[in-house]
Amino acid sequence: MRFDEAYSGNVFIKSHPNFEESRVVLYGMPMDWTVSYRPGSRFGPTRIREVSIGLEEYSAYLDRELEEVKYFDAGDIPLPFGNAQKSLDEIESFVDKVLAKEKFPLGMGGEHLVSWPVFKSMYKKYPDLAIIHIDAHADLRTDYEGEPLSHSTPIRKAAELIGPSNVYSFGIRSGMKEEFQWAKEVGMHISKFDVHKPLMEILPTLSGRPVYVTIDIDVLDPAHAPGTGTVDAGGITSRELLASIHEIARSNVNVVGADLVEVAPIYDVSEQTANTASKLIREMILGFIK
Ligand SMILES: [Mn+2]
Repeated sequence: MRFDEAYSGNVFIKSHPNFEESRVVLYGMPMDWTVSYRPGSRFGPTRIREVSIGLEEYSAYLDRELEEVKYFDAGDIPLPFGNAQKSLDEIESFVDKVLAKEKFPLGMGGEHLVSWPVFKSMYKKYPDLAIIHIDAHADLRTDYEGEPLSHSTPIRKAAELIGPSNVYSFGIRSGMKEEFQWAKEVGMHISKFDVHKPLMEILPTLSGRPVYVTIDIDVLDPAHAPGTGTVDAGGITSRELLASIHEIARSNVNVVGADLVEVAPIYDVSEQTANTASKLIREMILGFIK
C-alpha cells in the first residue's frame, strides 16, 4: 500500500495516477474472517474494480463525468489473514493517513466489520460525526458466540463510540429482537425496510453535519444482489438505493467519507452484484464530492 504510485493491479475506471492531486482515495479492505455465514467478500474490491471497465464515465443522474473528480485508487490494504484485530488496526492507521492529507476516504469491503476502524478514524477528526447506515441487518450485536469482533457488531460499536442518537440506520429488516429493543431504549434511529423515504425526512435534520455513509450491499434484495455473504429476502431495489445516494448528494449534509461493503463475487453468478456495486461507487464519487 503506497501513496506515491497507483496500485499495480486493476484500478477503478478513470482513477487518477497521482495521490497528491486527488481529492478522493479509493481503497479496498479485503477482509472476511469474522463472518458468521458465507465468506468471500475479501475478493469484492478486486471484482468491483475489474467490472468498472464496463461503466459509462457519465452519470445521467448527476450530469457529471468521472473526469470532473480526481480520485486515486490505492489498491487493497494488505491485511494479515485470520487476525481480525491486527487487520482493523491496519485499516485505522491507513484511514488516519488519508484524513491527515485532507482526502475523502471511499472504502470497499470486505465484511462490514472493516467499517469499525474507519468510524474510529473519522470520529477522531470529526467529533460531531453522524453515521448514515444502509443495510439489511441491524449489526447491533455486542458479540457473536462470545466474539465481539464480528461482522454483526460494527454499528453497535459505532453507536457506543459516537453516541446512539448520532447513528441513523435505514432499510433494516433483520436482527435479533434485543438489537431493535436496545436501539429503541438508547434513542438510536432505525428505519425498517425502506431507505429513500425515511432518508428524505432525516436528511434536513443533519444539515451541515459531517456525515459518514456506510452501505452494506445486502440492503438490496437478493434478486438485485445475490453476490453477498448474508442474503436476506425482502430488500430494496437498486433503483431505490441509487435514488438514496442521490438524495444524500443533493442534501446539505457534509459527506466526509463513505464505504460499500459485503460484495462476495463467488455467489454472484451473473455478476450483477459487482456491476451494481461499481455503479454505486461511481455515483458516490460523483455525488458526494462537491
Ligand atoms: Mn452490515
